[in-house]
Amino acid sequence: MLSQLRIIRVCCGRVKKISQMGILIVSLITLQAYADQKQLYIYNWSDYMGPETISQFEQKTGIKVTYDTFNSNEELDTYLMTQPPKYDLVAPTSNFLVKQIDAKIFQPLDKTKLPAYDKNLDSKMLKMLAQDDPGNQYSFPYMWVSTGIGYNIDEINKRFDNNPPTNSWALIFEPENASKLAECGIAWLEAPSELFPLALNYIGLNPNSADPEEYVKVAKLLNNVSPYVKYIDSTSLIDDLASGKVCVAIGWSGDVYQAMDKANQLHNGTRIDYVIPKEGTFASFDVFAIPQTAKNVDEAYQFLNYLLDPKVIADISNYIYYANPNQVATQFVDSNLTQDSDIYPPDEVLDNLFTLTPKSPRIERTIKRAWADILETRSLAHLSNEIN
Ligand code: SPD
Repeated sequence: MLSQLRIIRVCCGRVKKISQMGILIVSLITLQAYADQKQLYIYNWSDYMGPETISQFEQKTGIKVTYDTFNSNEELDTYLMTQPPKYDLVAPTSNFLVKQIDAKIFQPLDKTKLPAYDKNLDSKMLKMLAQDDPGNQYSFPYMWVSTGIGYNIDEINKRFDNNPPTNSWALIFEPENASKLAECGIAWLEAPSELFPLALNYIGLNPNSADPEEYVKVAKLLNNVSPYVKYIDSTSLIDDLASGKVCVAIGWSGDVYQAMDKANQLHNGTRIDYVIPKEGTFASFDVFAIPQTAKNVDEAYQFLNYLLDPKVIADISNYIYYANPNQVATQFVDSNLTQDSDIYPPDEVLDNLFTLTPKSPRIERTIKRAWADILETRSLAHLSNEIN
């Protein structure tokens, strides 16, 4: 009996050892597989990618993508300027790119690794982009954006006896108009770098003014209307215009079109439109660039080559409603988009839109301080409304 027990103990001890070793081997294999797994870290704007673009890239290449999002250039810029970025691809707007290039955040693109860059990308767009990135050395153009007004047609008509001044920034920047819209909800983008140039342009000043006094002037204008603004946020307007929670928004072209699409899906009768007001607006390019600190540079190039594929980029445009600069892709983009001059601007529209230039540190400081005042005025006004 005793000897039988000893045999069992010997036997089970071995089984235990063998199974522990098994676990160790499996863990080592898993760790190795994880270490061998190719990775790619992407930092892009929110609501700015096709629903299957990333997973299809992963399937095609075996590269595991970590995809994070941000909501404003200010947010991305602070991130890039304050720490070594952990991403392999990031997506600033080209006017922000200028300073980031100066700060040596990005590495030049090796165009020999992007064989379709010159062939597929529209040379007119590349030329525009070259104003911010001479020789298109660092940037890979992703989407073209305009900033305009998105509005709920019926709600606005109701408040302006069917004759709303939707063709002018006055709708947003004049207190007599903003006060009429406060109750149905005005949303502003959380993007002082855009609101100040728009307001400067509205009052007939240079949107790229270098005079701090002029920024003080438009700060007053923005301050005056800020109490009527429901919120300042760049991401909620897609859902909120669609659901009717706000009736007018300073918004990016494709985001407003996404709101239209959502409203249609909700079948709630909400009719939304997008307009570039008569005073004009600016055109901007969101681009991809590779930080100096990127660890997965080959994978970043694989992703950029994937974006150069006309069908891939057309699918993204068809989903996010932004125009891409890939001329070979246009045939695959929905004709509702390509024929809409607010999304795919014909040359004469494009020629009328201005671009933003980077600001001096002094102007940036002025904007920052004035913006803080505007936010405070707005919160105080809302607080006193709540109390009364
Ligand atoms: N959903 C976010 C869309 C990205 C917009 N980029 C804005 C750049 C405007 N200058």
